[in-house]
Amino acid sequence: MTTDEVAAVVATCNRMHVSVVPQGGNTGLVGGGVPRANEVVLSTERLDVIGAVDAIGRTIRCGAGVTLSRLRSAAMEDGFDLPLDLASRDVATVGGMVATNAGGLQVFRYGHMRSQLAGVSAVLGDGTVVERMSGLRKDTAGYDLAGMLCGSEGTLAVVTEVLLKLVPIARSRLTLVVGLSGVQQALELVAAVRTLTHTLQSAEIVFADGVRLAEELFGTRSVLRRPYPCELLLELVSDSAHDPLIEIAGVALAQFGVEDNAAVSDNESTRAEFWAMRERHPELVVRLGGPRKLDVSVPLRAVPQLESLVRTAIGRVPGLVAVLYGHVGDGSLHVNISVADGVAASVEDIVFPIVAELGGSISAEHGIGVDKRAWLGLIRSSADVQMMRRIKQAFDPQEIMNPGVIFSD
Ligand code: 2HG
Ligand code: ZN
Repeated sequence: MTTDEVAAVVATCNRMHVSVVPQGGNTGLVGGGVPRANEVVLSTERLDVIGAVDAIGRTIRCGAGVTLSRLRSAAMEDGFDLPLDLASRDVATVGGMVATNAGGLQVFRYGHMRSQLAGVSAVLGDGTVVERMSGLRKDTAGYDLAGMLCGSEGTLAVVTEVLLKLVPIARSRLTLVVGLSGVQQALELVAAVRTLTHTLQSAEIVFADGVRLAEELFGTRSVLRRPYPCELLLELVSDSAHDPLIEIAGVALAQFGVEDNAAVSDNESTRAEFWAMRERHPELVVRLGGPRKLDVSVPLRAVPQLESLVRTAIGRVPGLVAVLYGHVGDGSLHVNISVADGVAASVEDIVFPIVAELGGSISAEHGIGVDKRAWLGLIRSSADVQMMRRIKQAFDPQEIMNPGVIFSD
């Protein structure tokens, strides 16, 4: 399948006023890739060609339908890796990850997908093909097309090919889990490690209630010897085999007097066990039943307040169980809530006003999709939403691209 074939399909749909729902790996969590009313679903699955690694420019080009895992394996054959990783790596496609400006587990060090995008090829709503594939590091000639399409959730164009930045493959890695008194201490430890090294790549948090549930529901055991209010997972990664990662971690832990609360892995065989507790967390509310998944961010200093306000507000409503976890180093927490049968509470109406009040976002990384569009006005002014609607008009004059996503009808 080629970009031109996608263009022919979209142009035909445009002519016939038939809407198009682009679909990648279908791992989205906000309904952005789900058809709702007689749309054509345009799967990018067959846009699956991977180009050669450009070792000098440090980029790789590929079709939108390539999965993250496949692309990473291809890059690794030439000694490189993608600076982006997430748990759905085997199914999520890079086109979908561009469309949603995917985040994941390494945003702390490298940023979201938007920061990794060196070029894009896409089909606009009227079938026009646009391409910016030069991969120039410096290019300020006009609007940033790739940046605009990134995070547009299929409402402006179908992404057909991408050019992504690469980083050297990891030569040493240290994964630590540290038991701490709470979010405040976790943020302080992250800040301390960050001043000691640029190798800190992930800073992920789970809390005692989630750890207990993971043990009960899945038999997933903490790598720590005893329970703590929260567990912070830190991963330091270097492209040199000689970086003194263990010494750096030791200095930071000693500063906080928490060296006895930590478990350390420096090899691939125990690393999976260290990540398991964090990686099983998204499944907890699914197992509990009635899962609702919110994904919010606030300024770093406000994360402790976010945690306590959300817990208190959810705790007041009988039948709701909240499981919080996530990318604490980015100020982004996943607020997963199990809603018991028959409970009519709107979890968005409980959580989102708290987030807005703290100056945060109702979507840190999963997008607005259909599920959160009703609350967009909490964090975007009407002038802002109007501007976005005018951009949509310019890219997609007939409004056939993913209607009902981001904006309320
Ligand atoms: C993660 O960080 C993903 O694990 C999924 O963003 C979060 O399922 C979720 O709520
Ligand atoms: Zn996440």
